Amino acid sequence: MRSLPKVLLALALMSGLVLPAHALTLSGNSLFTSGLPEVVTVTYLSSEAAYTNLMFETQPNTQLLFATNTATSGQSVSLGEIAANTELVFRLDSFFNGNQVEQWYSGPGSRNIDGTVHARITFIGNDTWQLAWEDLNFNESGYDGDFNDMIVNIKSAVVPEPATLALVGLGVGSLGLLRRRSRKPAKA
Ligand SMILES: [Ca+2]
Ligand SMILES: [Ca+2]
Repeated sequence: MRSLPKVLLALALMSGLVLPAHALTLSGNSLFTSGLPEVVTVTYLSSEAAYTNLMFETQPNTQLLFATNTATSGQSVSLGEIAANTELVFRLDSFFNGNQVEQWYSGPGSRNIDGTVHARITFIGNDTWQLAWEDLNFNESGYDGDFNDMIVNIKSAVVPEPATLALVGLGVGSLGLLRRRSRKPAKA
């Protein structure tokens, strides 16, 4: 009986080893899930901005994630399970004195009215990407390009495929069978 937990641990490690090291990938300044479904969590870090900035998820789902006037550092929102090969798109709405003054999208600069990138995305390890927003228009005076107007971390975890789970189950089942077989001669 003593070796069974070790075998289970080995199987768990083996199933983990076949998963990608970090599952979200950056392509053309856009974040995509890999060839597997992933559970994605976004965590608010900080904001240094004159505007009040609201960050939304706009693809695949639409929801408000954080507002700079209410969010606290470390606060997290789950985007839930996202299908394979899906682009995650975010939007930043900027308000001043209660009036919306800007709206920016993550991904390529071509999505924005000034034609520039407003969400800078870098990999920081531990399956985590950092997204840093710039809330000012590149073509207007006062543009600072400091990309700290809202900063969040985006962490993903691959959802184990049913096939992987089935293989682990099969392995455990086979071990049980082998164990029963090996016991029989001893009893006889
Ligand atoms: Ca700033
Ligand atoms: Ca700025």
